Amino acid sequence: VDKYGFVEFQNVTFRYEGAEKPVLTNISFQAKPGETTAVIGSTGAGKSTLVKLIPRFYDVESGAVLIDGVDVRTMSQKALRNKIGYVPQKASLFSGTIAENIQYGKQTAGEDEILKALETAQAIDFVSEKEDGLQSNIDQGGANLSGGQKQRLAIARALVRKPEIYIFDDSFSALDYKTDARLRSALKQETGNSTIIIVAQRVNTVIHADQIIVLNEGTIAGVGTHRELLSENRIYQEIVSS
Ligand code: DGT
Repeated sequence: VDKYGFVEFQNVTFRYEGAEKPVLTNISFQAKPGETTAVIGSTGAGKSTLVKLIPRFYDVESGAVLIDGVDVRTMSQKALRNKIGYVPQKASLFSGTIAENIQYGKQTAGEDEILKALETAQAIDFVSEKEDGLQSNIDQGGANLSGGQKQRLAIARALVRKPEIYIFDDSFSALDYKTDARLRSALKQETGNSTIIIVAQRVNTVIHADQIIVLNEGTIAGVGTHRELLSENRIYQEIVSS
């Protein structure tokens, strides 16, 4: 493996502590640099759990998660943090300015970098509409922002770090279709050869992914492009028609 940010799951099984049965069983796939890998599946399928194994929020029960051929269990938290831009389901914004909230991703980020990240994240419009722009205050938890605005700031926070691997855990769910599409297209342009992994509930968000992983009750029910899955994968067809 000579690429950077190449993610590989090898036969991964994972169980939450004390749980009776695993939430993920025998998961194997590869997510390649320069490509977008989407994970779709019904609620509770294990999508969030799956992506949380990459930054090692949890360790696998058996099998392995590798980055560029290296088992994540042998990597330091610092190395993992540098490589991975993880955007959680719920953005954790804190009381402070918008600039400070973005700089939480990278302390040394200057104004140009912050503006660029906000532009890619489709957040520039609502930020510049505010009287104090980047210096506008956010309430604790982003209480004075809409769900979609919070998501976009959380995405910008990951973008300023320019990580090798981006993980978006349902990060587009609160965006309208048009903003969702614009954001994914900007991401594709600005993230270069990074590996992008997107967890999504709706088909619209995954339709252009290079590969879609269909997760069903903790196992992989299919891998392919939208067209491939649409023509042959029953579970994907159900998701599309639901
Ligand atoms: P979502 O977010 O509703 O679309 O669902 P997924 O597909 O992201 O599912 P996930 O990974 O959040 O949850 C999979 C299963 O694992 C589900 O039965 C709930 C359970 N689970 C999730 N987080 C925890 C946890 O922290 N502890 C325990 N014991 N179980 C958890």
